[in-house]
Amino acid sequence: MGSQREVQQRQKAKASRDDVVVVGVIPEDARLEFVRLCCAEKNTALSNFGKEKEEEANHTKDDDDDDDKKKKKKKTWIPYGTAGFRCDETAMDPIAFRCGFIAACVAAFSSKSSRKRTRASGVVVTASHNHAKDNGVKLVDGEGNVLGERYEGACEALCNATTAKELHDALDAFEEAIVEDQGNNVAEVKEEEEERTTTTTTTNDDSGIVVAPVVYFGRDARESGARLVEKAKEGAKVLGNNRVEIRDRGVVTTPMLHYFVYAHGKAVEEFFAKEEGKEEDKCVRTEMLRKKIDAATHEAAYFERAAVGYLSLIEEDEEEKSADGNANTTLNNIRKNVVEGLRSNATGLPPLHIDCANGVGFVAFEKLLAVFDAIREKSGDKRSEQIELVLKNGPKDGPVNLNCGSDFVQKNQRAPDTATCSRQSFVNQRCASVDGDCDRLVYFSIEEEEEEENSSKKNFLLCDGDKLSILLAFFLIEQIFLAGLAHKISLGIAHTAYSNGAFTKFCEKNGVETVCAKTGVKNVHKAAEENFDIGVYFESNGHGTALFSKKTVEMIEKELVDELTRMSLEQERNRRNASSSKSLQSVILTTKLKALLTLKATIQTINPAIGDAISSVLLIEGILRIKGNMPFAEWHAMYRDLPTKQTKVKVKDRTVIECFDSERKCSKPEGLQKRIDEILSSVSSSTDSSKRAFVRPSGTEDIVRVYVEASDAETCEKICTKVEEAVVEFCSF
Ligand code: NG1
Ligand code: ZN
Repeated sequence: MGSQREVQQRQKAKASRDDVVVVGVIPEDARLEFVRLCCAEKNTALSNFGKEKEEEANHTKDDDDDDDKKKKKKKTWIPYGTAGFRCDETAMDPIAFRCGFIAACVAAFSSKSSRKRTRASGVVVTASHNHAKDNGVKLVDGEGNVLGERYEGACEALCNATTAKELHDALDAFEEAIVEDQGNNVAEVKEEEEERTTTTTTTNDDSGIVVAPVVYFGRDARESGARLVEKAKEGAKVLGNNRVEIRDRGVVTTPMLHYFVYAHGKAVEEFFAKEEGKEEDKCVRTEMLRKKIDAATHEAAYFERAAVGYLSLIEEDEEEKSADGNANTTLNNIRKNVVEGLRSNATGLPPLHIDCANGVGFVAFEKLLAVFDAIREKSGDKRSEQIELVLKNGPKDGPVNLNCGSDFVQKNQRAPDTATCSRQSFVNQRCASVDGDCDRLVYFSIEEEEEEENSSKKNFLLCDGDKLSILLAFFLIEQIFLAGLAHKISLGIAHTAYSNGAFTKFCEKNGVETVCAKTGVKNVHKAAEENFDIGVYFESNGHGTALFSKKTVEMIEKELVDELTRMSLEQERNRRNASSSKSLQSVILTTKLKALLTLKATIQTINPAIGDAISSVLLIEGILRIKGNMPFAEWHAMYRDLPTKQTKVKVKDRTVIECFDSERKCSKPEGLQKRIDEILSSVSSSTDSSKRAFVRPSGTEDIVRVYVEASDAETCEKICTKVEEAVVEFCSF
């Protein structure tokens, strides 16, 4: 345990650094309490750490190894992986506790915001597509995104620290990351913090309206989730009730939790931007802000946004049939008059059977369907009948992800097969599959004659993340073109090394720009954001979305307003001239307006914070309908995937592999890449230019991933076996 002396020494060292680096972001009382609790039995129980702790205690200064060696010594070192921490659930308690504290500090101190903002962060307890015995923590920043990379090192050190000194060092590094985030507003943020915790007096400007920062908590349907959320909440509470508020959203999908944090920030931003309740006194305004945040971050708001977005997307002819033709400048009437002809009647697609991975997606989709029902009952809106989802594999049907879920479907290229839902139940249906926390989506279909075990792949068709990207990107390109914005908006696709070679070729052939990023949503998201105005990204496993830059959203909204104005003037002119036939000009306006409305509906359907299987289903279902009920086979046939093979190899220490070139090549261990290149050129006599293989250490499992593609399955198999052998050979020392 960290001795009093150790703490004093640290404080002394810190004091001497104060004039150089801004430290002390985390109030000392909370910091000391956090370290004390971490060192206490229950929270240091990185349970199997006992032995390493002893080793640590026996260290002299001379023993100090570099970081890597230290990590290796601790067999139980849990890395900050591709998407946060993940391991066997029994080892997660201390990590959950520490992550709770981290999230609280992020909410309270990390924002660059001015004093007007009231910040939030999030903790999702989930192990996504992993085995039911695993669990994990994903951290959400104030914008609703995955917590920034700059925090990863400090978080990893903090969650693996076993002594008070290590904890304090990690906290120092963590504070430095916070300071970086605060930018130049450190003084302001500190002042605000003091105000929040020490004064009850009010002033005459917005600064008196302060609602405490909030940490949102959520979990997937795993049994261990409830316990771990409690642990994480304990960690957050260490910062103190007056510094953060805790909101537990229970069992939710990962993207829902991201959305709550995003919506919180948006509500606050809007409140101050519009100076809501300006004439009221501070207490009233504070209450107004509170209510606004509550409404925006309630799960009903999430489902309504997506459902209404979808309904606007599939806006059909029914409505305008009832229009009386009289010009009217209200949006609704204009819509009735302009939305015609271009879109096909949005009925006729068979139901979509969704495999929910025995996870939380099932619960969430049920809630979405209830929202559609409620809309139908309330307004008689028949469009909500046009999404027919058959939900399969809920949390009560078996262990999460076991023989089901998008990872199973995509990696094994076969339909789910569980006790309650046999493979047969998916045959001849339009199907989709999400993962355990509902942030991945793939579509698939299997045909009738597929029954025997060995022929399982024969009639199995998969539309993976690559095909989702293509469908979405082509759709958006078309709408941007129709909206007359093609020359103003750049659109491209970000993907990872796992994307099929046929996909990249297809994009190239069709003039769609692509960029390859490292595995993991945070990397692809960044690549999409940095390179394009509209960045479509999906990992092959179905993790993804389309990102619209702020500038693009504003442009679409402005064009829409301009177009509506022009349209209404045009209609007014037509009415005055009693013209019965439409002028060419009005037809062009109609096309443009429809496209702008479609783009707006698309933006609304998408979860703006992160890739979300629920909004992706709505979007894809909407697009397929707009495309005249495009059959699955037609979508699938847009290009033909090269055969691929993906396997996992267990080695002693997967971290000996280091990669570059967006993980398509490895630099360590020495010789491995050369061997892979040799294998590729030696296997198969053909001059198969599509042959490709790479290896990388998984960031979510203790394995090395091997990926191979070639023009035929047999070559794939051969290359794969040899690469696996090479991995074993080069990584076993
Ligand atoms: P790792 O285990 O690092 O390969 C996996 C997926 C990623 C991403 C993360 C997070 C593959 C090959 N890798 O990462 O794409 O989704 O999980 O969930 O599917
Ligand atoms: Zn997931």
